[in-house]
Amino acid sequence: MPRIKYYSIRMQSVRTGEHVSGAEGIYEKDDVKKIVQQYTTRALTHEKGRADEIRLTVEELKEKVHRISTLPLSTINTRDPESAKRAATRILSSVGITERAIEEAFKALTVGITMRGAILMDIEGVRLEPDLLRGVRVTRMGITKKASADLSRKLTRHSLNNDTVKEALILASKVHKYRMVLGELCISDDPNYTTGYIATRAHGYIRLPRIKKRGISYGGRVFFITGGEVKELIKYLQKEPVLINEIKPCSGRLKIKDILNSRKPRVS
Ligand code: PML
Repeated sequence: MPRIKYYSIRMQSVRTGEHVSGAEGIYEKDDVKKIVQQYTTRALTHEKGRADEIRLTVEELKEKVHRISTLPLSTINTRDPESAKRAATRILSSVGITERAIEEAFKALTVGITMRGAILMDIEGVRLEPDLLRGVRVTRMGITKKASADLSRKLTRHSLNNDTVKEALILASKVHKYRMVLGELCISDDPNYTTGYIATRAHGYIRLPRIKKRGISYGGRVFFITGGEVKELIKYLQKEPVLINEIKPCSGRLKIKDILNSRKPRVS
């Protein structure tokens, strides 16, 4: 049987020279036309503003596409930015990330600048990404139709079936497949979206409501990394195609102590 051809489709919508929104996925050839249309519609109707420029990349993937599962998903009912930061600190420090690094990460994401890509930080809080202004973008990830339907079903039970949650979970699942990544902190740069998340392989993808106040239009991602070659990690994040084909459990609200007790923290 001939090997299925996959295409990476990426969209960036821009208004008056500023990034508004983006989307991306990995698709089979027969779906390319439909997805290009969907992404274009999304750029023209986005609630953050209609694009006056749409950058679309459609690229046949020559590399092998790796199939992976999602991280399990849960939510802690954090009440405000302070309690979200406390929860993030307890969980991220349980896998060996220092409080200093977590403090630096919060500082970097709340200083008022949004980078297009993620910050790479070692577990002592030292920045490692080669371009401190742009960061490192994670690209070439997607989800199979079957897994997407399963994820929608699981998220619907918690009223979370939307593109924002799905895309963030897909991205985090790709990132955490790489052993050098110990943890992640994400705060959305959408002024109307106040839920962020942290992720570790040991605890999964943990949503933190009210991590920021409404109206704040900056945020971003920090990946905490340990050991290994940063160059190789960047190559993986930017180039290696990864397709989600299995969905791990999506729970509702959990208590922080249940999250800390239920999965074995991994310190490496
Ligand atoms: C973003 O893309 O703006 C970040 C989204 C964070 C999603 C958090 C969630 O609701 O799970």
